[in-house]
Amino acid sequence: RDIKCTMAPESRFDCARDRLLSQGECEQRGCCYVPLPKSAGLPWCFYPSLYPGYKMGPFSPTTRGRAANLTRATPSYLPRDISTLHLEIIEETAGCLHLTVSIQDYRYEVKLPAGVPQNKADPTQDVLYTTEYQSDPFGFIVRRKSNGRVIMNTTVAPLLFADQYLQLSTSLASSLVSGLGEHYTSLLLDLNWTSVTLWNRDMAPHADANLYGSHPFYIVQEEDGLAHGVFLLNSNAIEVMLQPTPALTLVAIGGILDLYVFLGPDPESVIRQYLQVIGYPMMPPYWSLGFHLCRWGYTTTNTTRHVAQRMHNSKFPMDVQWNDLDYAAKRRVFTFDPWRFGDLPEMVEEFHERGMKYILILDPGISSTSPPGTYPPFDDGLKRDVFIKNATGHILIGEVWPGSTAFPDFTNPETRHWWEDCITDFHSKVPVDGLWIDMNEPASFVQGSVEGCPDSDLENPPYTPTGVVGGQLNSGTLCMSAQQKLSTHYNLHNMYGLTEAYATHSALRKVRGKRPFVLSRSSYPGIGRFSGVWTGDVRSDWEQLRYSIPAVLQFSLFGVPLVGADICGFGGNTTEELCVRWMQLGAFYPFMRNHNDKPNAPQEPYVFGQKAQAAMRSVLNLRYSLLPFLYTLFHHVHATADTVARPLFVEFPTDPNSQTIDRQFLWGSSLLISPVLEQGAVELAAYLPPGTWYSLHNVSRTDVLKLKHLISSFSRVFFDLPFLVKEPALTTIASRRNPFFLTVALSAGGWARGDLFWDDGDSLDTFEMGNYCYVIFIAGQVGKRQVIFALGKLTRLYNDDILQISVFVPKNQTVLSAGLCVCPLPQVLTVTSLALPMTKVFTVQWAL
Ligand code: MIG
Repeated sequence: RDIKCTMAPESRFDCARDRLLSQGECEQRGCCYVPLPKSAGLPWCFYPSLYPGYKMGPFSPTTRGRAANLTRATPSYLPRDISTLHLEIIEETAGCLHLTVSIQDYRYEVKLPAGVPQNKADPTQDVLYTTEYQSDPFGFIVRRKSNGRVIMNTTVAPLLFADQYLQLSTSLASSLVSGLGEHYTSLLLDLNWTSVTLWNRDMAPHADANLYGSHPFYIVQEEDGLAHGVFLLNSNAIEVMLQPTPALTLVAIGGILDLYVFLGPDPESVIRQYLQVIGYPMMPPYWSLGFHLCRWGYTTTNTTRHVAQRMHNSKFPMDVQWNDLDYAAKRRVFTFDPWRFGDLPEMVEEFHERGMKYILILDPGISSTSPPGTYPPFDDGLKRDVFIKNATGHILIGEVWPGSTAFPDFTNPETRHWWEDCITDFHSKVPVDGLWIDMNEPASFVQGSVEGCPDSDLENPPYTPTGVVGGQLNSGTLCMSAQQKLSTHYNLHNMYGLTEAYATHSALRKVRGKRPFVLSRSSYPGIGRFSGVWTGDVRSDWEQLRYSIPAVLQFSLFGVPLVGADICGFGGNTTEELCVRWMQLGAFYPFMRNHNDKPNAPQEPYVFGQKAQAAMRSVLNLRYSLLPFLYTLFHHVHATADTVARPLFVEFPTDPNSQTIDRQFLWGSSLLISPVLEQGAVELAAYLPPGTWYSLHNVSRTDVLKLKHLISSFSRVFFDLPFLVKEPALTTIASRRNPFFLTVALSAGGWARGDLFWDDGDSLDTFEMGNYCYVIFIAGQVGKRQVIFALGKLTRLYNDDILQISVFVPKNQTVLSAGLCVCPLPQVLTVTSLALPMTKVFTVQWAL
């Protein structure tokens, strides 16, 4: 056969991904072998064009779309190759194309928990894509209809589909690719012959490692501000090879190819279309947006009390005190140590009386070695058959903090009931307000199980993604052959944290009757419906501070808005300067928690010098004053799948400078956060995207934002839209009682728009049941008058008045109306001593 091996080096697709091949072996596969002298990452053995593969039959209609068979005459080089495949094409909505490649018989495929409400296609809307097919060898091309741009082209390399190796390559419309987490990386992925592995793993964040979560979703910024996204709904171990063509290759070692293509056309729409498939995020309780304080090593209730007391005495706003494993008797979950934490219930009550909340850690591993009759979670779990089994049908025993442990199988409904019972029982003694689910990759200190794992194709598949830390799938976790209700652990591993988050969320919802708060370490698409996520065991150093921004922003793309890194760093000792900077950045993580590892020097705000404390206090006050704004953003995420922590490219897609920035980010569309990320820096070069921006820094004399304490090199905040702030207080309960201050930042043309979602902050489903108020503020020039007015859903309002309005004006205006004063700063007008009840629409106006 005459094969063509002349493609440009960057257009080669690796034919020896599964293992290293000699020239002879390569050519036996019918591939090209062309060594290159300086070829870092470049494949020497690659597919020729039109490499023989599947042949596509004619389309026939199905209930959801249309389908065709894919057949191959000779098997591929992979073990247990599958020669007949079933392709189905479904036009889900105008912006979402769905393609599946599976087989006729049963084969494991992902089911997201608790069903996601599916978006119905609107037939009146014109689809944004066109598709074309190459029938032999099979491949497809997806184009953007409006401009013909190729979004996916899988004819660039063969489709492979064997029992444990599925591979699909596609060209990319640009080199600006983000997503495919969870990894320690910048927001834009490196396409220079790299690969990323998606396999949930207990692993402190560092480059090239597979971390705690798996999100097989990427978003591509196209030219001219458009964007699209691709989601591979598959829970097996996945590897994605990235090359500068630009192109990528998806490899999954099980399941089916279940692909969604989102056409946007803008980045925010891409994310929304993705969340229509995996589910919109939950609405967090208001208090959970306050400051959280934790560490491993608060060894007694009195130590814990003392910490909260010192925070209070030093006037640091704080809502939630946490305990790590220290509380548990012999580190067994659902118990508390009778000596060191004997009065844990009383302590929690004390926190509650002071308007604070309390959270503790809950690991999934259930100790299996307590004498029978002494540890109900295990005894009941045995009776109710809730634990994961090994290949021979016995309970799989691994090892975690309490020693030998069994692992609940959260894909089993009975396990969720048992889990709920455990939580109910514990909550009746210790009324926790939320749960922190750690170690849920799941992590184990022994490989596979205490007895090892049987030798099988699941434990040692023909191909293990090259990046898997430890080289084996069962490294640091359970045996792949372990049995769960839905399937093998091989198939379900990446969903362990998701299924636990679902069970925990449901249990808390029932037990507390209030909005649940769950924080999970491991994650998978859809977890934002149930839980927030933190970025694991980050080190206390400047590099990790800097990379926490792309880490947080990635979770925004993944539909997990409630996210943050351990402020001041978890591993190693922090320094005062680093901790100040980290608190200043962390005040703008959607989830704000300072957390520390056991052996390290303390890093609570009060341990530092007065100047550092002042800086931390003032940024905490700033966050607390901004919470109504942050809460409103969370409402928009919950209701319409916006983002909270927003990459610049999402908000300014047509601004070329915004495409690559990941040292700054936004809250919603209007608050630009430009933190200091370097040691010793006292100045900061920040990029300002198009628009009218005001620096909170320059207006430090307004009382509203309490900026006067900020040290000179504080993270700058800019905004261009009005928002409501609250006078801060030491807890959100207290600050919610303060009146509102409306801050309006006018554009060059004298207009602005902002809004407020407000409810009691803690009840279930307030939005769904209409128990909220929603106000839109609009400022504009009408004739020769500047007008600010409010309108919206004003029923069922709480007793919240607007006391003061501050208006940032782009140029000096002559103020004529009575009752208005010009503040000492030239650009700020402040209307004070108002008592505008938000139950009424109001208007404020003055002549220009
Ligand atoms: O193996 O519970 O990421 O936040 O403090 C360590 C102790 C177990 C890991 C979590 C960390 C937590 C720690 N846990």
